[in-house]
Amino acid sequence: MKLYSFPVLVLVLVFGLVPSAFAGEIRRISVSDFEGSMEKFYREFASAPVIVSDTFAEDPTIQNLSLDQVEEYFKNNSLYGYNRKNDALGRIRERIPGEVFFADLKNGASQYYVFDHEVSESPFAGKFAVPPFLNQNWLADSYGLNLTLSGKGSFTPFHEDGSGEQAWMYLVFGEKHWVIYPPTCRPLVWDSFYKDFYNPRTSDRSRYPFLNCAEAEQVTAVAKKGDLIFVPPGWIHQVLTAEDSFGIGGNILNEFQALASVETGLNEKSHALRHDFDLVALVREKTNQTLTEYGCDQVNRAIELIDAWQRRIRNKSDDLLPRTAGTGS
Ligand SMILES: O=C(O)CCC(=O)C(=O)O
Ligand SMILES: [Fe+2]
Repeated sequence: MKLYSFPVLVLVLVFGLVPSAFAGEIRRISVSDFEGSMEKFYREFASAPVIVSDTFAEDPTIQNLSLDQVEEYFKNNSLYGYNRKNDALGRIRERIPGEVFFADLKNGASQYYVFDHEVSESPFAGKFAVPPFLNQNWLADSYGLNLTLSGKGSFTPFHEDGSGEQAWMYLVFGEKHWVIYPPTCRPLVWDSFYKDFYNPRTSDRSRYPFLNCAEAEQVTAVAKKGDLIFVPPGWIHQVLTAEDSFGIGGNILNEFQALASVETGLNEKSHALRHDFDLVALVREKTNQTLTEYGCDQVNRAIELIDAWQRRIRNKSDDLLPRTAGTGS
């Protein structure tokens, strides 16, 4: 048997092994890469998941916060979130007394997951702010800035954030392992019969026969203290909390990703995925407002897509209507 010569071996390693080992890593950038500019961030870096590594580097309150201090803040307060025992995907919200949350956390197999707890309604009100490059948000009144607090072992199965929202999360401390599929892989990781995303812990793989193709496209990251992860609309993500973690984050809709949001939101409507509010009406409203040139193009393309989708879906439902005898139609 002929062995590979050294140059061939080098080529095989460089073009075969090395790219596949790195192709799936989520890109890391720093605020200086986009000079802190919101438009530059969205234009150049935000069309795929990205980690921004120095968002609150200058903020001592955030940099020095420990789990004990967080406990101190909350021990006589309530937290809001989900009980994993009731629903892994977190649709049933409950009030969790701080002392109950932290006692459970120390047990090692925490069942609570604090999420969507408004910072303004917490002891951290006024202490954290949305980073300036993520501060254009059509949803800001209801979803400005949230706390997230989850114990080691907490697991959020694959899902996409509802209604075409962008998501971001800054880890004050802890460690989270993200696995993310691009929106183009949605049909490969979605069981349209049971309306379920693939869950490696519970799903029967045979219900997702093209999973291998999706897995070839997946991107991953280990987010640690100081990392801000940004997930664009429609990217399907799974998160394992590997260390007790505390962070802040939010969901965003804005002009910069209006097209991707609408693509995702309309897809949800087609597939009975969770859809929180009338995204179409919201985007239509924005055509009357002042937008950047880039945002205006996004919104116009989003409206074109909405119009095309509504026309075609209407035709489809007409096709499906039973023909009524005697109407001549
Ligand atoms: O931290 C987690 O477990 C889930 C986070 C998530 O899904 C999100 O930020 O959208
Ligand atoms: Fe999410």
